[in-house]
Amino acid sequence: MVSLEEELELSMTYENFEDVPARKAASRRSVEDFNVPAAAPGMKMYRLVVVSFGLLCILQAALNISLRLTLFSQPNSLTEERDEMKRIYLDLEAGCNNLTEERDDLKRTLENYVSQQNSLTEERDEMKRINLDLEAGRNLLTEENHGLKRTLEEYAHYLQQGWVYFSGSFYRISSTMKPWQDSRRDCQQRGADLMIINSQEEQDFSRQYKNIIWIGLMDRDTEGEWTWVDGTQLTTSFWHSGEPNNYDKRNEDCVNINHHDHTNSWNDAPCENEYFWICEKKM
Ligand SMILES: [Ca+2]
Ligand SMILES: [Ca+2]
Ligand SMILES: [Ca+2]
Repeated sequence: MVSLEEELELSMTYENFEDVPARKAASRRSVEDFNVPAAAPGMKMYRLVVVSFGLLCILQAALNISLRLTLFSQPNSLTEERDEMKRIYLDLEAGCNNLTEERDDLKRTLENYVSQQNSLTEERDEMKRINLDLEAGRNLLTEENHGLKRTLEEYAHYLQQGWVYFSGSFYRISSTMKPWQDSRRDCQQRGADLMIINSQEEQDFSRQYKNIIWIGLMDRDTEGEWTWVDGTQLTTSFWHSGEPNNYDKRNEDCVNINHHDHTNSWNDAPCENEYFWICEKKM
């Protein structure tokens, strides 16, 4: 191994054989060699800057890619969303149209139903009215039927009792003689009253009976005011000549048919006198 002294000696020897320019060059090399260790921190900084720059480039690239992806993907997404929304809108529009048509159909159906209902209600009311009319007609017919039945029964009854029918009335001549008031009571007990003569025909009818017979005319309430038993005043009279006369100053207040051979056959006579009488039942 070469020692430090030997090395120094060799160096000095070497220096002795060399020229000055060589020494100066050697001197510059030694200075440069001396500066190498002093340049190491700059390298580190240089490397740090390079690495940082590279990282920035990578980040920039990543950012660019992200932005590009975002920018290129968003329009597609928006288009798809727009298309999707368009489809949804079209579906909704179609559904809305269907609902509108269904609503209109239901409306028409309801209107038809209401119309039919009104028509049925009118028909029902009309049938109800017809039914009520028919029922009223049936009741009227029933009443008329009952009325005719009663009339027929009355006709049969009076005919069986010997009454005579003439122009809407039944008549019956008594077989005994009584005063005017008792005669009237007999007629009333038979559902009738003393005869009321309303017409020439009825007057002629009354003259067929040849006995003296009481009729339903009197002036007992007021002398000279002749009144029928139904309360009506005398209008058409058939007094015999000279009647009424209160004959022989007697109080003659009741009327009988006395002069059968004459159209005017009536005579006033005392009510207490007893004569036959004629009842009339107006049908
Ligand atoms: Ca009469
Ligand atoms: Ca009189
Ligand atoms: Ca008289």
